Amino acid sequence: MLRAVLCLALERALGFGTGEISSELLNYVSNPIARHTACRVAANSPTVCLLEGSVTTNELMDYYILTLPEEGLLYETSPNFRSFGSAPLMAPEPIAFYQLPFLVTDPLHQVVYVPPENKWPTQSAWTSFTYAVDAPVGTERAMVRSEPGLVVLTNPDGQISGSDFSLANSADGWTMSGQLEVVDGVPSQGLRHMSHSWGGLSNYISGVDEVQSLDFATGIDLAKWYFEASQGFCKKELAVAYGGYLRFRVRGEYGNFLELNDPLDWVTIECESCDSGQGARIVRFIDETLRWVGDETYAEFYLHENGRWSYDPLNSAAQFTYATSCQIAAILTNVSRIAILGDFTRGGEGIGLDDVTVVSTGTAEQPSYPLECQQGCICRHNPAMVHPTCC
Ligand SMILES: [Ca+2]
Ligand SMILES: [Ca+2]
Repeated sequence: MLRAVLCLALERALGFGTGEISSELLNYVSNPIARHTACRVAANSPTVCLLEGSVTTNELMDYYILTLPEEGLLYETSPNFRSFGSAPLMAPEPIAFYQLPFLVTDPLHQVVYVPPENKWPTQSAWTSFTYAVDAPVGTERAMVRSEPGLVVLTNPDGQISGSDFSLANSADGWTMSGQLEVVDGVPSQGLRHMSHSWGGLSNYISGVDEVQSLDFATGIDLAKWYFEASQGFCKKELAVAYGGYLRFRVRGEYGNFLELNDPLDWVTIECESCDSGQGARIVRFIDETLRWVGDETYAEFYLHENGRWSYDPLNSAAQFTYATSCQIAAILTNVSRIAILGDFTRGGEGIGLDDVTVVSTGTAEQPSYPLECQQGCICRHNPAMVHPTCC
């Protein structure tokens, strides 16, 4: 099992180990599918968002709004917009809670999101809502309702989660792991907030390795330290990051970057509830296509099967293999931990970190969450079941 982590709620919500989960897995609807998608929204800007269902028969589908965004308002498109593509984009009245599930009447299955008035976007998504599609399936042509699809209303740059550490004296919920708490009776400095600018870093966090627990045979750190992402990076909305990027600005403060640890697991993303509750982990190792020697870098990690993520077999006898699209997608749907390696060098080091973001692809590229992954994978513990968490 993966070790205890910061984001606890998700696997509890899924309730592994209970009778409920089996029936939930057994009854999973993999046809039709309400595809997870993202929509970029600027401040004070009503924005048209496209819902996209899929059914193997290519039949027409009915689209239903299942839940409303927690802030801001959701509307149907206006007759004006449907006919002429012109303003006002939205119908006079927002969709109300008592109308749920709400049948979308726009034949192009678009809706309009209006963000909360006079509020600036943050480093994270505004909010999200869910929808479902109904379609006739099978020889009986019985109407079947899909599982809920997620629509994430990102900030105008496509950000779903982010930390720029702009608040004074705040690490924005980030912590450090793998560091001994006490050095010669003195508490470790651990993670600090730096309220000044240094190159491209401005109001950033700094992690310092004060202890080297070296293996004297290899000279390699036995216990590496990591920056641990805050809870804001462990939420269901990260699902729509598939095809997008994890980015951060990083700079070595000191340390000998000619003497590096090995292997260098720069980014780790974990899902405790994945693989039928066994847990799953992907790691982007330093390799011949990715190096870092402590210089100021805006690092970018492609959240895609071509992003050279390694899938941890969680078995020391087995080899890492490259992660498949559905393994990556499943982990992004239930992220329980994101860690960024700080412990690059065999000796002590200080590392500055800033502007960490998870960004979805542009609206035109949506939905980028692979359809086949939302349809689910055969479960290892029971091949009669198909579910995305079994990917
Ligand atoms: Ca900053
Ligand atoms: Ca070190």
